[in-house]
Order: sequence, then C-alpha cells, then structure tokens
Amino acid sequence: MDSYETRITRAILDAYHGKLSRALVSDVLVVGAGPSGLMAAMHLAAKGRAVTMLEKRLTPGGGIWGGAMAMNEVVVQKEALEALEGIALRPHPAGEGLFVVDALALASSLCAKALERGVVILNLLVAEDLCLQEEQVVGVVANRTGLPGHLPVDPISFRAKAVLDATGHEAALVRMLHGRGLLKDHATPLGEGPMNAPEGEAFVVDRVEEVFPGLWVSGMSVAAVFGGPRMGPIFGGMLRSGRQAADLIDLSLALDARSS
Ligand code: 48F
Repeated sequence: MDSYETRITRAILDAYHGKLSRALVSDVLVVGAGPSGLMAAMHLAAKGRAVTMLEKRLTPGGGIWGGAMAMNEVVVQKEALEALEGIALRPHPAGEGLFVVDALALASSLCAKALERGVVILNLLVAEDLCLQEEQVVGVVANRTGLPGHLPVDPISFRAKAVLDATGHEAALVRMLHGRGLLKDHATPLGEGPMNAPEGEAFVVDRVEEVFPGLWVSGMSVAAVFGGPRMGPIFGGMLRSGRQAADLIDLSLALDARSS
C-alpha cells in the first residue's frame, strides 16, 4: 500500500503526463501566454481546435500582470470591449472611449476561460527551436525553463498544424528562423518602432499574418517582426490581435482541410 505522500505524487504524475501526452500533437500550438496568445488560444478552442500553449514563465498572463509601471490596471479602448465579452469582467469607463480593467482580474479570467474551453497550458516550458518539414513549420522544440544553456539535457518536441508566435517583444520563433536565414525579406525582425499608441494598436491587428508556412505572429511579435510602433500600456490591440490570429488560422486550417 502506497504512503499518503506517494499517492499525492502519483496523482500529480498521472494527471500531468496525461495532459502532456495530449498536448504533444495539436491543431494549433501557441507559444507565449500573454494577452494576444491567451486570446488566440481561447478563440481557437471555442472554434473546436485542439490547442496547446507553452509559456516559459511560472505564470501565464505575460505583460498583463504589471499593468503600467507595475500599476496593476489595464486600459482598453471602446473597440476592444467586444473582445472582452464572455470574459467575466466589468470594464470601468474612464472617459473619451477608454475603459479600465483590473490587471489581475484580466490575466486570471483569460487563463480560466482558456482552460475552460480545453486549451492545454503548459507553463515553465520554453520553446527553444522549431521543427521544419518540407519548408513548413510543423512544431516546436521545448525544454524546461532554466535548463537550456545550463545543463546538457535534450528537449522534447510538440507538433501542430499551425504554430503561433505570441512571444511578445521577443518574437522568439521568428527570430529563430531569421537567424538561420530562412525568412522572406518582408518578415525581417526589425524590433518595434517608437511609441505611437493609435497606430501601434491598429498595426498589431492589421498585420497579423503567416510569416512563414505554418508560422503565424500575433500581438507585440507583429510589431517586432514588421517594425510597427510600440503602444505602451493599452491592451485592446493585443486582445484584438489574438482574436484576429485565431480567425485567420482557423480559416487557413479549414482551407487546408478542404484542399487535401
Ligand atoms: O509579452 P506578452 O504579454 O506579449 P503580447 O501578448 O502582449 C504584449 C503586452 O503584454 C505589452 C504591450 C501592451 O501594449 O505592449 O507588452 O504580445 O507575452 C508574451 C509571453 O511569451 C512568453 C513570455 O514569458 C510571455 O509570457 N515567452 C516569450 N518567449 C517564449 C515564451 C518562449 N521562447 N517560449 C515560451 N514562452
């Protein structure tokens, strides 16, 4: 008979390994659980797609938690209110088309909604490389946060029909391709431009795209890849960018399924 402590550990192992096993192959692999990634994952799952999310930090939520200069309030504009529908939050009007939501409530609600819709979120996993097959991104290579570069421990891989780089300012996956000289000219990672909130907010929605077969960008990664303006502590564009990525990826997968 196992001890109480052994049974606790066994319960964790069984649950986690079941989850990890399900997550290994998905329709869409979202890397980075900030506002755009969580929003994309949530919407893709609502459309019936199997979604795995990898987040290198302990806590999903990305830049939401810190609000602005660690003041944990998040501003969204009127146009983004629709994106918040169905997420249990009451944005407070702040005048002239701006609304404020509690940053902690937003981050935790997005995580809860994504999980409720069936997204598998794996934290403390860092995407350190991409899987390529016939010039198409077909997955990522990931390791435990803290291991790469420190210890000789090999990573594991996750496969998906589409991969979304939602790693924020880092645009980590796009940079990996760029580092190997595999990107087309238009998607050269430039780093984002100086602050211009209205233009930056529109840019991260309008320029969501597949930058390489199988690899999409959303949120701040869009600005980093295409040199869009930064926008500072306003989050509506991030939420809308994630939703736009979900719509475009879903459409692209539907078209692929029809043509195969
Ligand atoms: O930075 P982040 O919140 O990106 P976002 O969704 O939103 C940007 C805003 O937070 C803010 C802003 C608002 O106007 O400009 O900056 O575009 O979330 C990115 C997440 O990706 C994780 C990182 O820890 C963060 O939680 N991440 C980054 N690189 C990796 C990664 C990686 N290689 N593997 C896994 N996770």
